[in-house]
Amino acid sequence: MSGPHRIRFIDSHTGGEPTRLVLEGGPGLGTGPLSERVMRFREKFDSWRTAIVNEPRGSDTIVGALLVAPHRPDCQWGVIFFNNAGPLGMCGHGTIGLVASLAHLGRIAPGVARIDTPVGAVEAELHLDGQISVSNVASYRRAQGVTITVPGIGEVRGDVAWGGNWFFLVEQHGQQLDLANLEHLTDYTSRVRQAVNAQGFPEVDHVELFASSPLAGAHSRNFVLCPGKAYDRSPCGTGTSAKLACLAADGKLAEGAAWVQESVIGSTFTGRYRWLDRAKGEVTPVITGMAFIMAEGEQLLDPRDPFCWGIR
Ligand code: PYC
Repeated sequence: MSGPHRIRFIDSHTGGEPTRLVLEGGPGLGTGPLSERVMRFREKFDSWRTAIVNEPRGSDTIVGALLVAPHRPDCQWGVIFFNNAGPLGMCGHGTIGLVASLAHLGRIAPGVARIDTPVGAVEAELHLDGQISVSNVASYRRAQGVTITVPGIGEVRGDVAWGGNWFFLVEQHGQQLDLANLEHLTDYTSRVRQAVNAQGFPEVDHVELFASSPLAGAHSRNFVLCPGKAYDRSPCGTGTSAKLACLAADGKLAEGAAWVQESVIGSTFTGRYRWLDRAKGEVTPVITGMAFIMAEGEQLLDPRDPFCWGIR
């Protein structure tokens, strides 16, 4: 008997949101653009996703990050992010976790690295103090002030924007954004997402609510519903990118100015943007945060285990 299959991983968290970086032993997705490899992952290797992040080895909150060879010649690293619902386009907290994990392994030094993802190349700068800044993919608002009718709730108005994933961003919702209200927030945002998907925006898989923040220096607090119904413990790097694109389009934040986004658990990211194409409303968001290493080890996949491939 050859024994269980081994997957080498590192767990980190960024502002409370976990990232499980798969270093060795993950599925072989072949070569080619990451946009093609992620499709192969989705179609042929989905059981690997559920084995790595679903219970009993994982949980609904874990975002997996499969380290792969980059395709773009100007990138040093490649990564495919995934969670309990499927692959993600980009992941801001996950990129910060990836860089912190590579630094922990001594595979990356302070400075700038380019990282290939299924939705484009991003740049990550590891600062001397351990903070990490991610220059994300081009971000923009697709639709402003969309009013949808949500069964059991009524009319909800928000913007549809891209920040590496698709978001519906809502300012006026009347909800308390705090930990005591998580169940209700999850139910509210799930219903909003269903309605947004049914009423013209099937691509939206994250819903982001905003409120004022009690934290000194923070501009806003958010609650972000992720595709598999878990909420983001971090302020969500791609969600903050979508927010920056909306702020830029509305002329509410100057180029280069800091936007401190607090999450519902009280962690923060600092976001800034540069104009990429004013006419198209495209910005390059830069998200800064910090990740901490929590564990490193091996997952064992024993074919005799009825839940070897996760609870699906
Ligand atoms: O930080 O971009 C992010 C993210 C997406 C889903 C969970 N976190």
